[in-house]
Amino acid sequence: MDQNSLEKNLFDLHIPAIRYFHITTSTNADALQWASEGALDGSLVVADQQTAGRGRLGRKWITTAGASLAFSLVFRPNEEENQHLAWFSPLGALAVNQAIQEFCHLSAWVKWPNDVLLNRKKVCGVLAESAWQNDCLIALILGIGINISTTSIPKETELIFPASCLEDECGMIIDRERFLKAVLTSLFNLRTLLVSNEFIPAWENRLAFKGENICLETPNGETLSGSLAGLDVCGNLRLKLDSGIEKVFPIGDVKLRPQEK
Ligand code: BT5
Repeated sequence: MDQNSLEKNLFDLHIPAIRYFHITTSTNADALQWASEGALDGSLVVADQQTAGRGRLGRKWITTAGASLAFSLVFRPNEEENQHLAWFSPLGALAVNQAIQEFCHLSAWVKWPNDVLLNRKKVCGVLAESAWQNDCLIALILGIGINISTTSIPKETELIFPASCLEDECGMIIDRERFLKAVLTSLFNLRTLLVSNEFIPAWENRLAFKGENICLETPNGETLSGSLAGLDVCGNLRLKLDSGIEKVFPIGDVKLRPQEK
């Protein structure tokens, strides 16, 4: 993977500009910087290795040279998309799901709100970050990290949820650039759903653990258990508590895991 091969292979996606780094701190940091310098909607940053890849709320994302995919897109959401900024990260997860289906003929699932699971293990994480000037959104950065081959899987001590990689789960060798192209193609196509009433059903259709008993840990440390009922019209998670009452959780730092059987 390099600047030339990316430009050649992604040519027909009409991406306005691509920046490839052999090694960088974080493609999201690069994309945020580029957005402040005027990067156009759809501009793409790709790195072979990240030394400070980030997850949500200060967590780390590990990217291994030659084994992972790490990339970020600069989006300039239009007025309608501005109403659904929280949906960009599940949009990224759905695009990865589609690419997995196409490449490996396996069904992946979205662990609400935005992790991609294959066989109940995390193979991809998505991080959306926005840049504001006063009350005005300048750009939304959508960062996606995918574990492709075995060495991309972090040590267990680094993980809060079991992880795997596409090659181990799919039992085939995956070309990173071809897979990147499949994800980007799905992403650009699915983006039109953001402003339609088809987005929530499409997301809910791929929701992991639906109907199963799960545990949710809220930011203030409270743990709740119940059955995952689905999504509401805003994409919030509906949890049916053991008491029978339904509680709704906005997209935020809620940790979700299936209940031990
Ligand atoms: C995420 O956060 O899963 C979002 C990850 C987004 C990474 C991309 S890579 C390109 C772009 N540039 C960046 O700097 N970031 C984005 P979260 O849900 O908070 O999960 C983070 C947690 O996942 C960590 O605390 C670890 O437990 C676990 N983790 C870290 N690296 C992992 C990996 N390679 N595979 C599976 N799990 C991992």
